[in-house]
Amino acid sequence: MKRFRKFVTTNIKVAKRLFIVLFALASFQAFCQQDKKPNVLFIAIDDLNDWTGFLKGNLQTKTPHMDQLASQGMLFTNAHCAAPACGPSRAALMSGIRPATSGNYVNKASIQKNPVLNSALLMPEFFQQNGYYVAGAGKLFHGAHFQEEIQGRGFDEYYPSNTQDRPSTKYEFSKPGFPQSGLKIGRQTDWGPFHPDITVDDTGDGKVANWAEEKLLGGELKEPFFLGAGIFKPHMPFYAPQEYFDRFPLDEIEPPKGYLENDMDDVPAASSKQAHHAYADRIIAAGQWKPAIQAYLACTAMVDDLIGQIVGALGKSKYADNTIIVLWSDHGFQLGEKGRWAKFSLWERATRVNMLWVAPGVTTPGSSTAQPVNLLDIYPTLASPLGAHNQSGRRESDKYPARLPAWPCLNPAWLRPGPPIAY
Ligand SMILES: [Ca+2]
Repeated sequence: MKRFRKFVTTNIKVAKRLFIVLFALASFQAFCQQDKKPNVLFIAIDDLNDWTGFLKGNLQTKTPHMDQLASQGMLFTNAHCAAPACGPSRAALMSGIRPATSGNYVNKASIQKNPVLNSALLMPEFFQQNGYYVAGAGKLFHGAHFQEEIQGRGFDEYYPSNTQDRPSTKYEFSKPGFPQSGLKIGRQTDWGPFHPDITVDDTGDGKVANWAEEKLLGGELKEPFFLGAGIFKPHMPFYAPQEYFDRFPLDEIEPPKGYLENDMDDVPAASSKQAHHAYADRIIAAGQWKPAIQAYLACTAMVDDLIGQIVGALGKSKYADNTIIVLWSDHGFQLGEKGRWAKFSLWERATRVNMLWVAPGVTTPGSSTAQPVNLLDIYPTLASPLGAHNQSGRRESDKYPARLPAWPCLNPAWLRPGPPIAY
């Protein structure tokens, strides 16, 4: 009887698992075969580390809109950038080509003068060639790459223009004056509240969110569309309206989770020297550590409101049921951990990123996986349901056949515990 019960229980488990896999595959097929191609809402956030509610990198953070979005789809809790800097991370994501192949590792490295990257079919071009209307605003590529090299390549429309990715804003640096922190470290390494008469709508990010909202609610987007909205904060300088600072009282601010003053003591001297970043020492010594953390949290909360605005507009629009949302940040950011400030390191806080997918009828609300993924996976994943592949991505996957799961949300490997997919 016991054996019979075990037999039945085991088979029910197998049947359940099989059902889940078959259901997912059927959804995927239906998704691919539907006459109406899905739209894509592609949301990029600059320098946002794992200090989001759903990644739990800092429990003081307040990101209710992104948390809500995460609960609606599939969350990747172990997602990483291809390189911990804006330029190479975004160049890799938008081309599907890893830095090890292109040689593009630093912000100053050109896309146009790089024969591998320049001959790649960039993601906006891919969608354009597949009959999509491609619109973008804000920081999707690294600024200099977009303004001097990409210049709208692959886009049918760009706000504010093909040679300017972020809307100009006289407030970003001019008010209330530099430096607010009292530290003259670098033009961008500053933090503090905006002048009281400056609202989020006055900022570049506010303008990008308003543009995306109008596009979505206007209902006149030609379908299928790829709509990219690039949010610049919480990139330095950490400026935001006072109301966001008020959400994080200074006396309640805590050092980053897991911070150890002697964290580098067990690291070989050469590595320790290389990893060291003088900004952190100066900020901490000047008593500005907590105000800087408060400001990063304030900027992140402002970004969260803007994400809520954009995603909320999609939800109210006629496109809601046929639009894939992918939200990502380009790399992480250290705020004193291991004696470092900013990015440009290979510690986890600088490489771990936010990656969320919501695909109606495909992703399961509230699902998540700790399987490792890379921002490089976004392009082939988006391309896959269209029945076509990124030329450059194909070249890469020929070389590394197991690297690119065609559709991470649905590949059976993602649905059950098991060894990580080989990279
Ligand atoms: Ca960045």
